[in-house]
Amino acid sequence: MRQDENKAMKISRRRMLGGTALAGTSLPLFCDLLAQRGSSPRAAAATAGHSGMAHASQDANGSLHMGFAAGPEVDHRSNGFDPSELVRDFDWGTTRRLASGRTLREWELVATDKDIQVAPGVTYSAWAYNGRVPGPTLRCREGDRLRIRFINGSSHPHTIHFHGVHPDFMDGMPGIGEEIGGGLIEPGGIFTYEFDAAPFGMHHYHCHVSPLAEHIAKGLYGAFIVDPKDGRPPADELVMVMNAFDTNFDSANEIYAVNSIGFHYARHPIQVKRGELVRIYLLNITEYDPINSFHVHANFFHYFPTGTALQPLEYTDTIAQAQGQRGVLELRFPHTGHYMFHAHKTEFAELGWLGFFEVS
Ligand SMILES: [Cu+2]
Repeated sequence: MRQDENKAMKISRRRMLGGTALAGTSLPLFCDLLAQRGSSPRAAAATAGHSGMAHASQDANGSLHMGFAAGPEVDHRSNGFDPSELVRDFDWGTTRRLASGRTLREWELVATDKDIQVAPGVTYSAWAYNGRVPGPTLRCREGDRLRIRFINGSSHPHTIHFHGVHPDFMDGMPGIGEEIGGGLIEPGGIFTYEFDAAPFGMHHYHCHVSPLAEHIAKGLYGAFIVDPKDGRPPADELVMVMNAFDTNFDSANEIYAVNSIGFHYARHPIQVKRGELVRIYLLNITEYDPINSFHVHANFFHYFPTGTALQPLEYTDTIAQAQGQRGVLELRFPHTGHYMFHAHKTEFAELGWLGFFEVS
């Protein structure tokens, strides 16, 4: 019985892959993507090889044809965010100096219900901070005083729970801090979270209302970076939030991505410069799956778990993160070309969690 249920769920997930959820696009999506990458046959061939989908052939004109028509692009404008911009978008808030000499850093976050396209033809009824998934990447410096004004413009109660060190009533937990207007923030409610930026590292924030899995999976999360007092060495900095979407509400994901849009960085590789230090702030917020991973091809990176130390713990090409785990990756590309990065859980990669660095 149990086995049958599992099997049924598996079939339903595979059916999603086969087209049910992606009506309007020809499938598999993965192959659409490859067809679109016709201008970069080397990269496309590498992708095909990696996916195990050996549909590549050449048409009479000699251009690479993957056997499926090209699918349309996600409408970034209607989404209100574009992963190609989001990947380098750090929100430092507005600042002023307090009498004590410290910096006060302020943001306003508004939760709303919002439909977003997570793959061409796939609309997901998300809940979003400031109209985007992930929410803004909040960035500050160790020791800053932080003030986040939260407005719940959604039809459901929400909170913002920050990872960091702070008093319980600033923790965004329903039932705690209700006496000062905190805790659970009802629709239409407003609450200001205020605390010190500590410790330095790569952190995150998310809603903490039950059912928690749903409130996170719907999109209420974002990266929260606390820089060390003296900063880190200059680098080309990127933020990558590993997430996924349960588009048929069966408590399993159909679309996987970094920064929400499946295959976005395969269609639009992240441009980096040969020899330049690249720093990736990586977070796994994926709900419903116990673990996610990051692997880069033809290169290695230094890994700083949670970013709370300035010495790397590991030199590797693959790391795993449970939900809520995050870290800082540093690497340089010694050669030009196209370098794939993806979840080394192959199923996730084939469902969207895959992209390229284009090194010039
Ligand atoms: Cu919520």
